Amino acid sequence: MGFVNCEVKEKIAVVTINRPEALNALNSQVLDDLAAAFDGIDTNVVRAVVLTGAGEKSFVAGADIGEMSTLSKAEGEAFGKKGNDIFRKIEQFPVPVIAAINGFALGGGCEISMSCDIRICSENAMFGQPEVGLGITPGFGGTQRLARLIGAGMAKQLIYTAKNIKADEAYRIGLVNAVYPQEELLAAAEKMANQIAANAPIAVRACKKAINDGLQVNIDDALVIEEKLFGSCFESEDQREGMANFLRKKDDPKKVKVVDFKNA
Ligand code: CO8
Repeated sequence: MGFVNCEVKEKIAVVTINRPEALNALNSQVLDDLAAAFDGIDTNVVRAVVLTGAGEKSFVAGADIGEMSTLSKAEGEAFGKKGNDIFRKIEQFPVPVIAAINGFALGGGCEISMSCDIRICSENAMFGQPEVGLGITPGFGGTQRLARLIGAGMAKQLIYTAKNIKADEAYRIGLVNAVYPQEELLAAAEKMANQIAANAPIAVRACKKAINDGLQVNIDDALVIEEKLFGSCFESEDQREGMANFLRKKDDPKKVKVVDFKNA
């Protein structure tokens, strides 16, 4: 598919933004291809997704500056909405999405990584919101998600100064969960995706929904969201089998087995 490849490897999918000649910058076509790639993933089969960029230099170097340079006010708003809609699709994708950030994650690149559930990066990764240096605001969710992820004070510093930060600083401020040598990054992301995929998929999805939806409301309403999703797990085969397996193990340790959760 055009600028985005999607490879399914048993229970995980690896989605690669493939426009290395422009450091994987997001133009309208890349955004459309990205939406189509996520729409095409069968979440009855795939239980976790890895999102990365082609090449060894860049994850995504931002929205396409050439395409944006001539936009009118209305077109700017429409372009912002286009990006926001696809990033929201990723954020609300039923199964977890891990960003494997293999280089520059600037502007829209930092923003797309923040719409993923988990971020890990390579040692050469570089993060930043350089928009105010270009005369615009972060327009693909950066003003909102960065503050929610790392706190308003640090988000404001990064956005107002437009200064880029390296992988170790991104790790220190909690923007990424781990840093790997470039050549180990994708394997580490796939390993984590497979660890997620080995767990009960209905429960994993419910956790994602509980965390995401709960963060948008007050704690009382958030706990009700959790209770409902917790309760819904008791209608699943996975809950019955997962708990029965634990009880069998207690009876007789030799009866231990790896549960093959079935999405049911
Ligand atoms: N858009 C378009 N093309 C890009 C972009 C980009 N964001 N980034 C890199 N490229 C292209 C370059 O033009 C160059 O193309 P060519 O070979 O045809 O000249 C190619 O990629 C390689 O780039 P460089 O030669 O510049 O590579 P360097 O290693 O010298 O530098 C950098 C790498 C530092 C990443 C540099 O390319 C750079 O500064 N890029 C721009 C980074 C940036 O400012 N990103 C933020 C963009 S704004 C944004 O993302 C806003 C999101 C919200 C939009 C809301 C819409 C309303």
